[in-house]
Amino acid sequence: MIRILNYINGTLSEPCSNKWLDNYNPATGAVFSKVPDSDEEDVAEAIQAAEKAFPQWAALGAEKRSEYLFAIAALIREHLEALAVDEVTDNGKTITQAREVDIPRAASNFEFFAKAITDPRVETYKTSDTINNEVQRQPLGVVAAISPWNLPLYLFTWKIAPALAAGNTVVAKPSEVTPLTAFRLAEICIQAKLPPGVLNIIHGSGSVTGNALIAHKKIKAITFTGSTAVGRHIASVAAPQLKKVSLELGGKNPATVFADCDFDKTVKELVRASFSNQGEICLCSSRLLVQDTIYERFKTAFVQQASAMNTGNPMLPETRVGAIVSQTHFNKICSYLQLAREEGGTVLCGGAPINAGGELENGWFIPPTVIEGLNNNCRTNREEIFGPVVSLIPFTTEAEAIALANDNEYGLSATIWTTDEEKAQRVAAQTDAGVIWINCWLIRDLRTPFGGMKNSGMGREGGEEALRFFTEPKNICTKQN
Ligand code: TAP
Repeated sequence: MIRILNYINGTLSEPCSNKWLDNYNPATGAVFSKVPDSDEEDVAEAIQAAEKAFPQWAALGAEKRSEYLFAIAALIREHLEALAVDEVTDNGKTITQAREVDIPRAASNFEFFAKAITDPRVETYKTSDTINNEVQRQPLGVVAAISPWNLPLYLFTWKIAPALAAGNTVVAKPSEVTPLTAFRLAEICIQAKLPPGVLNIIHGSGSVTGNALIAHKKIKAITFTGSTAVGRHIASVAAPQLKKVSLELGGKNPATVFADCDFDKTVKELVRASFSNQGEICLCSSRLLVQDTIYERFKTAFVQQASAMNTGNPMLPETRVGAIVSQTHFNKICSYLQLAREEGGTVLCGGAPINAGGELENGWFIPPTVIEGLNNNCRTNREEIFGPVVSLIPFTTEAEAIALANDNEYGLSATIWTTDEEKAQRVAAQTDAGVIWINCWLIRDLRTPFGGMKNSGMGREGGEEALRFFTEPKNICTKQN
């Protein structure tokens, strides 16, 4: 049984209360580790350590901070295989996804911001021949980072790396559902000799540990990725204290498929966009809007490819759909499968859990599921399911497609599939989403702004946007004598 520990002031420690939570392997349904059930006391200790470490870390300078971040990235790469296995054990995702996407990206997050701060953008405004303005950016102090369970180390480091790079010290909380690679990151930081208190990682539930963290008066900013409901709660706690918040929230992402798309490529890419990571990526397509003239052909090809995806043992390289992260989330997805039927939908493939047998007989597995026959107004097509479930919706005209895409409370991402470049740009301009991909999905350039419109979030992360969020601008206006 692995015993996960908090990382406070440079050392690994047990929770003050000595209370622990169970952590499950989603592929077996069995408890494999114990997680600290940290409370206000642990959170206060972590914040105190971060506060103490802040002046020195901020004064260290970009070059030195960058060296630490590169050292952490190098250690993540050195331990890539072990981290990938940990991520699979904790989250249920496939080993291929963990090896090729999650863990390399965690290293890239540190490398990207380590490099970005050594080449800062200089912002000056000349008012006249004798008057010049220079914008300087200073770190905020102690900031909180809270991340979800779907891309555990990937999203955790996406928040921590820019915060540290900009000169802040951090108290970070991973999801209690997937704490293992955050614990490994703590071990890596110790190996990298990161000064004590610069990064503190505290484990526990959202309702106790998370709440204590966001409410603490010493926290200057909160970067959060997770559900819209919790994002709203965080905003309501932060607002009266005038804390900065960056919220990356839920999605119900449309994929608009026009008749003139590159058919084979579109089907293949959309199968990936729908079911990667068991559909547990905030950017996965869940509403497939398909032009009526190719609807039947698309449906046949899509269902055939979705049904052919191996669902089962996430440790096998040939598996394409692993286990659902938790019993709670598994039950939630199953309830939406039931709802889709009640709302009159037809299940074209999947639609029910499978028993993976042997050691995995108690694991939580749901195969790729495709539903049709539901309009855009029903709950199945409006609410975020966050699983391997997509719905096909036909449309006739371009205007109708845009209206359907936008008719949802979320606005995180959208994809557009057509060989007509002008049409693609026209539709992109009218689609309300923070991230739009034309004829592709999930290509991420870390310099670009990332985040959602409407109920999908507030603010943007990525590149310069992240470094701006984690700093306070100060304008220095100088008049020459
Ligand atoms: P949430 O339940 O919102 O949890 C996210 C994080 O917040 C977890 O660490 C959670 O801790 C913590 N938390 C819960 N209640 C809290 C509170 N009252 N105060 C402070 N922290 C609290 O989301 P989830 O189920 O883990 O993740 C799935 C959601 O994340 C989906 O809606 C998905 O779309 C969204 N998501 C969005 C994005 C972007 S970039 N927009 C990316 C990935 C995921 P515990 O888990 O320990 O309770």
